[in-house]
Amino acid sequence: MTASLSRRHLIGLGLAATTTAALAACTPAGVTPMPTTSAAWIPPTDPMRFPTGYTWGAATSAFQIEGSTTVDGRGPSVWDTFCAEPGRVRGGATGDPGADHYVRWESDLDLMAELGIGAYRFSVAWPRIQPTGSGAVNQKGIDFYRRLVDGLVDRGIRPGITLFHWDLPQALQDAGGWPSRDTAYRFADYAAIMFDALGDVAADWFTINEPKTHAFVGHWYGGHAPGLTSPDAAAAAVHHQLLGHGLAVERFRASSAVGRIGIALNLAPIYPISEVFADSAKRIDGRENRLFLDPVLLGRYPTDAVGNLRGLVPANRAAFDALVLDGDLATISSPSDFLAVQYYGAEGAGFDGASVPVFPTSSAPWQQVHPEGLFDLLTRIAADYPAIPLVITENGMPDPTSAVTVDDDHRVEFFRTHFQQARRAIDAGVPLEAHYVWSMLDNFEWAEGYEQRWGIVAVDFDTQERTPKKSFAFYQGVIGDNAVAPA
Ligand code: IFM
Repeated sequence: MTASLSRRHLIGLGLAATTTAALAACTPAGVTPMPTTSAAWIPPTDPMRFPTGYTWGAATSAFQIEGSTTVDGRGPSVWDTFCAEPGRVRGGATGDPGADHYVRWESDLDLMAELGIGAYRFSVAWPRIQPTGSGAVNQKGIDFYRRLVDGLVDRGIRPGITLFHWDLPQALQDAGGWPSRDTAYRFADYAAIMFDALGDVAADWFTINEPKTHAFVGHWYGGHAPGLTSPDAAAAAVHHQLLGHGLAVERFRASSAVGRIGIALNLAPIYPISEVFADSAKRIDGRENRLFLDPVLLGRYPTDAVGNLRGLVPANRAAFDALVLDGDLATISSPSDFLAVQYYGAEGAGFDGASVPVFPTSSAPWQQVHPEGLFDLLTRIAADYPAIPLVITENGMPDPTSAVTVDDDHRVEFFRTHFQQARRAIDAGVPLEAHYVWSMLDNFEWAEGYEQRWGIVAVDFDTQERTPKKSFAFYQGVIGDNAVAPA
């Protein structure tokens, strides 16, 4: 623990000892977080009960758990290509075996039933449905997701179906990928295929998962597939993913699908490390949050998210504006049924648009853990945007070790403190309806390969044995009581 991030401060943040110990090794030195309005919040001594009908869920994604990347007609995705390039993914890992869920899906659903979740969010692998991203449908791909959805319904679990969680068919990447406008139309066609195939089921549909991470990390920083390093490509990927979202919402409304639809955005509160950096924080907020929230919920792009100033997406603003054709923003802001929020932590803002670490990090160095940030984020969305139901579709942290372990007290405290902040937000009037933990299973964590374990169920990737962790039992208790008890 560093001097500046004192234990007292962390207790004030609602982080218990186990979590702080797990985080201490990674905490940056020499920064003093600016107190937030909510930093002094003390949890009540009684359990915090959730409203009747509140949905507890767990989430995964196709490429991270399915494995079986070459069976039943699945085509290659950008992630298969990326994994095959030396040095891209830790340990040279690939999507195989994943958690072998394509084979073990039925026993995995049994584990979900045992856990007691009301909803399970998974993603459809587009390359299983259209191996080259357009044209003929691969029926075996449809059949797999039909079995999955029926298996969930049989167990009383509502399906949450994500249409795009980063595994773009490689053929579409070869044709330009998300920087090309055409991909948005191909996405809408694929979405319509899925609405026809599974639209009879009462489900929540999520169009695009974290367009920010896919655009920035995949097209600007080069750390994810497709591995580009062009801010202009990233900015174009932002617009075309959002356009794809809007087109898919329109196709959903035109279909006979029952259920609801929305987009899943990863968002983060930005705290200036001193009041003099308020402008810096606003810039970073533009890049991290408003670039996605404003077009979807307000039908316009912020003017301060893309451009030359440090802290913005450093892309050519005029070129970005030229991508936005008449009618695009009306499409992107077609009314959704909910906004899905994915919350992992907060960010600090320093001098001149610089992102600085201010909260303790987990073993994922980008993750600054700050439970109160969830309250700040949810109340801010409710205050700044038109009323819309909110669902938290990802929230979690990795184990501090890459070994198989079930002793994840740090994760128990992470969930406890974040559930408390979610309940607190409901008390403050936020229309929050659901909380999904990330992740149901240990899985393939993108460029980290199998090194970071995010599951509430441990997976031994050699034997594929599943073992519920302590956090599984904790979550089972929360779900059973519909309440989170103090530590
Ligand atoms: O594993 C990822 C997931 O695919 C998207 N959201 C963040 C998670 C943890 O990094």
